[in-house]
Amino acid sequence: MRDWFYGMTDIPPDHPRIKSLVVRETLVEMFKRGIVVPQGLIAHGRGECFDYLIGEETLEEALESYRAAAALLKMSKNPVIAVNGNAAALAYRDIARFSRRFGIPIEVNLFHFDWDRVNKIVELFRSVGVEPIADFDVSLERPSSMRRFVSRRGIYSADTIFIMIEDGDFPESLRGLGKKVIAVDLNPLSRTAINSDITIVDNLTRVFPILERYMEMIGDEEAVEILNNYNNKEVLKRVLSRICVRLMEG
Ligand code: PTJ
Repeated sequence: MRDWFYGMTDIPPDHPRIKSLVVRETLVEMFKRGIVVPQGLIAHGRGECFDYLIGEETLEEALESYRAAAALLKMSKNPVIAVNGNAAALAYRDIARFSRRFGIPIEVNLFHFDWDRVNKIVELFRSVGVEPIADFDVSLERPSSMRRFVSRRGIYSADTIFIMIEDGDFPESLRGLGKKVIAVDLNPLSRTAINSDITIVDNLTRVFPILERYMEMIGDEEAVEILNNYNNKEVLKRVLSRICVRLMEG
């Protein structure tokens, strides 16, 4: 159990579902603090369901995606990590650490846009020593949602965008602008999963420490080869097969 979850819950520590319950408590707490929208709690429930189906652990297939994601981040000239309310709530410390370590900026990008929430998310990252971008000075043609408001010095000029727990319109529009998209999404059938260049089917709570290890391991030459051999559609298919087997076997 990650230490920062402690103290936020009165769930008995020997509860068999402690990890999942404490993550829920974290989201509820972040909802009360105005970081997560109520819709984010529903989105989390969908994620939990898929996490259950993959056995609540990082799959071999996901490791392939982590490797490719690290390779792409290494090869990108100006990648950006986009964060929404759920991403901030579940992983702000990990994201901040990753951002500092590899010099990849963080940009706030919200579906349910609201300045008060933007400020709270910015403050959350400041509390762990990172200043996220939150200019919203460019409006993209697509998507039609408020996500279209991005920052000129961030997502707008980035070549690779790392997104987490997103709706499907955003990756489609970013790829339409010639950008590469890496997504974290537990649902291998979602439009986000299908429309991204690299989809990590894993729980965001597990993502950044693993990605960090791959960033350490991969060299620049190897990165090109990894990307040439990576096929996102094929990886998603294999994740689905694994879920099917799990369902059949009970
Ligand atoms: O903070 P905002 O305003 O930007 O809004 C954020 C939400 C989450 C409400 C918004 O992005 C949204 O509505 O997302 P969706 O369309 O519900 O998609 C969320 C996707 O993330 C679904 O496919 C879920 O299965 C997946 N998901 C949920 N929790 C996790 C997750 N994937 C990885 N890790 C999780 N913990």
